[in-house]
Amino acid sequence: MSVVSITREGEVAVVTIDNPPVNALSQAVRQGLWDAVSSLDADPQVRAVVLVCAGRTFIAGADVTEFGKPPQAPHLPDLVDRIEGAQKPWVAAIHGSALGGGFEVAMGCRFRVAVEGASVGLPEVSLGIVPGASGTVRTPRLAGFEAAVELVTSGKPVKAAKALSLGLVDAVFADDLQAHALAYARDALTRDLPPPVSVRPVTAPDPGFWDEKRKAVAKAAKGAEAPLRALDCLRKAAEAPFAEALAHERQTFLDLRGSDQAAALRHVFFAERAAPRPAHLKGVDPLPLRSAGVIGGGTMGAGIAATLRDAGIPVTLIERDDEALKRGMATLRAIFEGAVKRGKLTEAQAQDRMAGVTATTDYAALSDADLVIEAVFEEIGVKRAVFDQLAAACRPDALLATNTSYLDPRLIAEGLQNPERFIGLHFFSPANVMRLLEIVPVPETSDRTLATGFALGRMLNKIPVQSGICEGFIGNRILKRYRTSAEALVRKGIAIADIDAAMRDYGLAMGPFEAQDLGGLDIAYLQREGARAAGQDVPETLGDVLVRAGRKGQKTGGGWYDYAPGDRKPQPSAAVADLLAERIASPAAMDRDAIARHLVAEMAAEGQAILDESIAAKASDIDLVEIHGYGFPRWRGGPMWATGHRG
Ligand code: 3H9
Repeated sequence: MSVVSITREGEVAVVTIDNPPVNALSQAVRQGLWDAVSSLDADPQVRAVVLVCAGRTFIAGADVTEFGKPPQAPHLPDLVDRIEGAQKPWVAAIHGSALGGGFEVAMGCRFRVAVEGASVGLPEVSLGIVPGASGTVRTPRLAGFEAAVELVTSGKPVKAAKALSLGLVDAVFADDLQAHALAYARDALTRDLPPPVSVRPVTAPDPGFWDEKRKAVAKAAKGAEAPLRALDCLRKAAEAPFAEALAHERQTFLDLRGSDQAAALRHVFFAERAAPRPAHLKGVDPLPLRSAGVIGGGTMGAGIAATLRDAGIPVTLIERDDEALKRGMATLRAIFEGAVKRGKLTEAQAQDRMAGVTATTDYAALSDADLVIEAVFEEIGVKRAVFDQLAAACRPDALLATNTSYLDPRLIAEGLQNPERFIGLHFFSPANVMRLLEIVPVPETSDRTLATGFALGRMLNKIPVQSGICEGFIGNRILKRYRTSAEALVRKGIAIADIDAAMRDYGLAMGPFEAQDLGGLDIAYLQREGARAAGQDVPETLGDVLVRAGRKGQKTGGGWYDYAPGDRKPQPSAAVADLLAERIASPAAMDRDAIARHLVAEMAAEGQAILDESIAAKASDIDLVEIHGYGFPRWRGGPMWATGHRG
């Protein structure tokens, strides 16, 4: 079967692209569309053309798998021009997503119609490139520069209704897209056609507009190159004729396609798509997940309950007494109310989220739950007692999960009946926002349980990564190495503020010390103290010295830095210098770039040890952990990719 086929509905031809999974514009699709224009132009019976896609979506863009190879004709910009120049008007009928090159093809058509629920967008910047087939030049001709800048530099798609209001599509239908598109095409033939998009005028904004946008885009890009280059292309589209702006865009696209940032972002793109479906679980059916319990309504438990509700799963929240339960429900409500304030949820949706939560202190309410996630205090005795109660209350096949971040899940599972249904599910705070989910099987965990953990990750729109058992699993183990290495630099006399600045320059939102001040130094301190009490040899850290002096971070008015009351701006601290004076060498200088390279190399070295011990299956999993759990800059590809550990 050809990937592009033509059928006839009277005087309207229907061109169908069928190139699973997402109708990407492979060479065969481009050629098929090219030939379709020729044959339909030559067919006197045909007066208009409707372009549709089979399967789950309209064209999702250029074929990303072709990006590493030399471009092959017909090239996409030529194809878009050819569709626009066709003698019969083309109508793009969009369902699912019209993204990147897919939306560019749609803009080459004389009309764009969409079904409700569809979205359109130009996500190229998230792959480290700019639109390469007129996206930056045609979009402002349809929607103006304000909307075009937002669409192109953020890479975020917009839903059909918004696209209609912006002028990106001409009509939106509730259902039966193809029939409506055919009717739309027939009706269009009775009227004067609008001009092709490329010849529509643009209204150039004044230069102040570009200065303002440049500042905003640079801030949001945090070191990524493509959004700023995309902005330059848009400016060119405002100030130069169509052909000149198009040539500039094409050149920028080709330059960036071969860049390190684009290669890193492609690596992340494919790693993210591979992670939720690990090869070793192929063919293993997950168990159904229709209802869940969460034990513990603290920050973590409430966040987990929220993410489950966001996925439509009914939740039973259990706490040890009514007071704690009340607090837990209040935390949960605050999460949804915050989402309403930020415009992420409507009031009605927030109410529906809360209506799906049963709050109780009675474990018997879990008798029919498919899954229960424990998120109580990190104390082995407390956790074991929870699992004893769960074993008595739940169905013998209910999945039982612990959200522990530091304890050994094997010890938590000890003595549990049917341990094959036990698993570690390590969420990251805030659990309803952070996408990383570490999945930690114990030796008894069955493949079915493991597959269900991954299925849960997919339902919750998380990035699930399997981790073996070691202290801190993948993420917190690397975090520990990173912090230890950063402290080692401080001991050598490198200024704390220089280390933080180096990591910010590298692309992290915060450096290691300011991040500790924000989160609190005491959590890791208590863990170290616990290990020391258990007889482990844990050397004193500089953080220990600060905590013992009462400096636990922002919440105590100071940690690695001082903070003026009510101000979160870190100020270098004379008190810290005094406290640590004996332990640190005289001031030394190190280039910021060298600091960042050193610390990332340390993270990668720990990652390599994690691979050697088979704690992680592949380097790309470690990159995903760092990007989605710890804010490592996506455009660097993760610490493994950035240091040449590929695979
Ligand atoms: C571009 O268009 C440049 C142009 O401006 C200029 C060119 C000259 N290519 O995400 P899913 C695969 S740049 C190849 O799980 P969903 C994906 O790897 C492109 N393959 O599905 C996976 O494979 P597998 C701009 C692709 O339903 C499978 O499809 N476009 C591509 O959750 C399913 O993917 C984008 O950046 C591709 N373009 O979401 C859009 N896209 O099954 C990227 C996907 O073997 N795509 N695959 O693991 C998406 O955002 C989502 O795939 C989409 C569907 C929303 C469409």
